[in-house]
Amino acid sequence: MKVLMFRRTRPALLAAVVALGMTVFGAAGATSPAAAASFPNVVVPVPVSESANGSTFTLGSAATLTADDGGVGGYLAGILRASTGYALPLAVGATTPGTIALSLSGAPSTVGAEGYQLTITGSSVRIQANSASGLFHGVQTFLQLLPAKVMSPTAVTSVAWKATGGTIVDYPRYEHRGAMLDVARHFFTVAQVKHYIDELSLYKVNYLHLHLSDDQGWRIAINSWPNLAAYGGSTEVGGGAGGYYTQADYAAIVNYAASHYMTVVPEIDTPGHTNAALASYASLNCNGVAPPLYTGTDVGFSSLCTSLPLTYTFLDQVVGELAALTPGPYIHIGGDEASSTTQSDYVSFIDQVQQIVADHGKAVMGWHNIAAATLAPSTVAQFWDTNNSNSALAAAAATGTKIIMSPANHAYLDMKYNSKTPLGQNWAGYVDVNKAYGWDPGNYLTGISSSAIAGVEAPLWSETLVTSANIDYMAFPRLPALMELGWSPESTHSQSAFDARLGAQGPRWHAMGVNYYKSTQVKWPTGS
Ligand code: TNX
Repeated sequence: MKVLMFRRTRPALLAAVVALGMTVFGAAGATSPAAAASFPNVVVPVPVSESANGSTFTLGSAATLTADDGGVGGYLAGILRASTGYALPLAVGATTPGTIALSLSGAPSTVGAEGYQLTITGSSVRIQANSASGLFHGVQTFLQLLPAKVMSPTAVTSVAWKATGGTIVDYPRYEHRGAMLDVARHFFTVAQVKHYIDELSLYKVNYLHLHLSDDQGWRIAINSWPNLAAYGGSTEVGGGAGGYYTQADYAAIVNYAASHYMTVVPEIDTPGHTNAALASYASLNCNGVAPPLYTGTDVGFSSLCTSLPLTYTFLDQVVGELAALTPGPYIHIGGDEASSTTQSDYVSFIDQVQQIVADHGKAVMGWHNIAAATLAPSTVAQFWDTNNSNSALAAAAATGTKIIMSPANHAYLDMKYNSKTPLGQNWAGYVDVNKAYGWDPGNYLTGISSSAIAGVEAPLWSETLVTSANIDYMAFPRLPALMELGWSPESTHSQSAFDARLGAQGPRWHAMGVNYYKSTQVKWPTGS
């Protein structure tokens, strides 16, 4: 290999290493040991800047931890203690830094609210940030520089816990990096949602969007309308038992997400996707008759009765309870596929629901169809279509509406990878890893300036998904691809380099028991 590299001219050599998905250390290292130092191409999302210093840090049994934030310190200690078996005593707020020190001072101002600086020498690790979330993201990067087995939930003795030395300065391209889980088509328990939060946090996701209601189920207890959960939550796609979150369950999810620096965005889909609500209360129907519960997978057949005053009382009470339980700034009102509502009724409905959400002190998020209405300045539209132009959305963006990008043919985690994928759907085509990664959120929608894009979200619809293993299979490896688009600068975008660094995640998922899809487009390390 080295002989081959020596014979190439430098540009050809660089092209070769890029094609091999390596960073340039292979090139320089062949001639000069001093310049050989480089970070391995293993961190997803790839950091803004990395410079190696030639040293190697080894985590030993006598190592200590200090942290200015006890939550993040405890999180790191938990992972490291489990896999290394070391004691790793943690001192919170200590003045003398430990072997590994997480500090809320000394970060360069460029890292902003969520970024961090990670400095690794032969004997120490320093993560500096302006906030606990920055420390948390720095911890994720540090973990990815340690051997994959660091993610093992049980002690592994055969590994030397080494990490390449150097400095990483890193911060996100977009403020909004979301993942959505549809708990309506199939219900997922609090434990399953927490498990997904654990996985998402490894890739610097900072918003968890929960699709809490749809035709097949209503999943959150609303005290003023108890039948919604009790009856509307009693089934799911395929006719299973369904389920719902009590308000205490929902609070537990919100708190767990917060401890992973993720803000929950609850969605009550309206005016369509509402059969479960309509089935729970006859009085919500224009004809006063409750339809039966629905366990199929059709979309677009249900609508709240937009001309009925009770509809808005209902939404005011639902949004009021949900807003009180939700510390985050957004309530998602859905707004997609309202094909049983006329356009003028739809527009007047969205206008009224925006006001209801505002009355409860929250901003609206909605699927991009809501751009047909006049959007409030704080309303955020989520683009989900398979085309790349939408005139109503472009008009809204021109007047200041921010957009979250979830184009179904790139970002929908429920699309099949290919015709052989046993789970998922294919209405937006097949989405393998290169398709998930191969687009630029900032330059995708015709006539919409990159400054209108607030971030990306990877939705996971659950018509075909029943277990956490099913969730894993669809989310991994595509979720990290989408989060790299949301976090890393556009200038780092390289399909081949990405496919290699994504491959480095495989052994980590293996160590964690994540049931990932072994896409042939990814360069998995041999033996993983
Ligand atoms: C479209 S796109 C939907 C969902 C389905 C999904 C399945 C959008 C906002 N709505 O109701 O679950 O396709 O892929």
